[in-house]
Amino acid sequence: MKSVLLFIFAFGLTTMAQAACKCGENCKCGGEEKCACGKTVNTEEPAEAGHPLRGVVTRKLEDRKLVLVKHEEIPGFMRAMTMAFSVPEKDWPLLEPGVHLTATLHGGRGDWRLSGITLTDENYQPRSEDKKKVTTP
Ligand SMILES: [Cu+2]
Repeated sequence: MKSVLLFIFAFGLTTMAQAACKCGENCKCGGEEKCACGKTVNTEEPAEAGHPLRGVVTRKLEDRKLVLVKHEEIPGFMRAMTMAFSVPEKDWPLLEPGVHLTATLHGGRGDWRLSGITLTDENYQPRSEDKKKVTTP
């Protein structure tokens, strides 16, 4: 009798663990005893909308493939500051110190990313001419 109760208890815990899984459409736990979600499952661009950002490149960290951007205040989200971002591979060669840009900010502590990068002039207006031309600050 006691073992039966234990069995029911264990079964209940397993069911609860599955019900607690909140990974959404990328969840691959279907039917498995353990939830297999976790961040590694989803390597695609996050669904969150991100925050519009404008700023100027101050440095490139070649070894870590990060770009330091001094960005303006993002109202309601972040004060003006300089921080390190990972950027899409295609944008990397264009982002030299002194380059102004607008972009969308994604991520969180220790893993900040920029997408939709547009190089701009000093007034954050899109550049029409040669995008590789670097303006000196
Ligand atoms: Cu910031």
